[in-house]
Amino acid sequence: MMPLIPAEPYPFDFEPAACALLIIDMQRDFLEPGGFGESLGNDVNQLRRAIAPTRHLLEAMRSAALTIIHTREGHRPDLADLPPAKLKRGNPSLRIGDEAAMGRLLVRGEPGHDIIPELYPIAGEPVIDKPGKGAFYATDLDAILKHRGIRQLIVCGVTTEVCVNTTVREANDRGFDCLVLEDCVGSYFPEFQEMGLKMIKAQGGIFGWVGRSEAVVAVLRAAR
Ligand code: C5J
Repeated sequence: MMPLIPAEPYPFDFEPAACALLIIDMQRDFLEPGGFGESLGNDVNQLRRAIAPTRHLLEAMRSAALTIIHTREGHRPDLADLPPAKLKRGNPSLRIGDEAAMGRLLVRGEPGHDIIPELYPIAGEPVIDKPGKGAFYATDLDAILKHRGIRQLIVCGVTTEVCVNTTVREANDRGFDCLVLEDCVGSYFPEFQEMGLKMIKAQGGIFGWVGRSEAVVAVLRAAR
């Protein structure tokens, strides 16, 4: 039997066979200079501190042969799936689809759209291309999880208050239990990092649990 994983608001009842690691949007466009995130005026270093613990966890999950799924936010090269509202929002100097240091911003197939080398997917790890903030919207993520008998998600990625929170809320409504790892998610805004996590675990875990990667790694090691 697997021990409980220490978490808030109470320990997470980990079922490895029914649990997937979901790594959200750890893309060069959000985490490296010259990408979409920086074009919006953000400091990418705020997100980069999530890389090392996520890599450590990813290696432990791979060793334990758990299901691992990656997502990428982005759009078709013809931008046919890009809502005009998303394109225009904020009136930025550079828009989605514009040419930048790592190719066209947030466009599939461009260098900036790809996952950072530190967390690059390996064969057998599905990559979900999503046009929105939530990983379930207009994707086959729900089908992939259901076909594999997954009922729990351990969630990492960026950004805490945008794509991580949106996905956790979508997952909650679809019946998944989500454990979000505070050291493996990142926000450009420290106050949003704090509040984004509080919103998940408040009210008895209204959207899920919040824990730390070392607790998950320790449980996986103890089970070997
Ligand atoms: C944003 C994301 N922040 N992956 N996307 O635009 O959170």
